[in-house]
Amino acid sequence: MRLDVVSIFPEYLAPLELSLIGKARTDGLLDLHVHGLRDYTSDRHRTVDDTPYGGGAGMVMKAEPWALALGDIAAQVPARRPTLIVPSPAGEVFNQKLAYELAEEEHLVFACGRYEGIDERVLEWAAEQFTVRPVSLGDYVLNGGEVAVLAMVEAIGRLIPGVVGNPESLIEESHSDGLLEYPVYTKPSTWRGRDIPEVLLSGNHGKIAKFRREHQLRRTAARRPDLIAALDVSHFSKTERNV
Ligand code: 6GU
Repeated sequence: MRLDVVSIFPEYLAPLELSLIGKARTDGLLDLHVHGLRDYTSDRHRTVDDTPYGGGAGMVMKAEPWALALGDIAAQVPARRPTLIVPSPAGEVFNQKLAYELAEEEHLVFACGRYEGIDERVLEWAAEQFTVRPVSLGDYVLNGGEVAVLAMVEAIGRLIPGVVGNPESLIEESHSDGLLEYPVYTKPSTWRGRDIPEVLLSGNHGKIAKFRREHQLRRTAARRPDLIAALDVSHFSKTERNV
């Protein structure tokens, strides 16, 4: 997968050289390029923002540097329509389903806005070459898209075959089946007077699976009732429906 990130703070994306994503890059699974937006300005001050038409607080990112940066990226990779992700609290909410969907793409481009956002005409213009998707991490406001891109690239990148060493760890994690993960324990079996649930020592795999499933449901109901409401319970057993 090819990934391009455009930002006025390219150093903000340095963590993408670390850990699993960094390894995926050196292994050739992710071809990731970070671009500095100011490299696409031509004035002495490398200006990327200006005051908003209509007035109001803050600054708006100018259209031309974005068009030059995105046009350059599109020309470098003349593949099929890349997806342009625009991190924004005004976007559709990012979740595991969207991560899976984006992990199927050949080429993702991330446009990190700062200030009050990017001149809206950039998104209209970009739609001629890209599939444009404004995406939000959730209902709160960050200062810019960079932190959101770190989160999204990690969530998407780990779903690409070969990036996570043991693909089985992707199957039983939170959100893979619409529920939160069950609680986990490791040695010692008694720690500071606290025992692990006895069933986990029983060796009875059927009972362990039932225990875990029940705790997934209990935890999800307690912490995320919105997820329970969204579940398709038609394939649930009668006992599961009553947990
Ligand atoms: Cl993707 N960007 C910004 N700037 N703020 C956010 C966000 C994204 N998601 C939640 N808040």
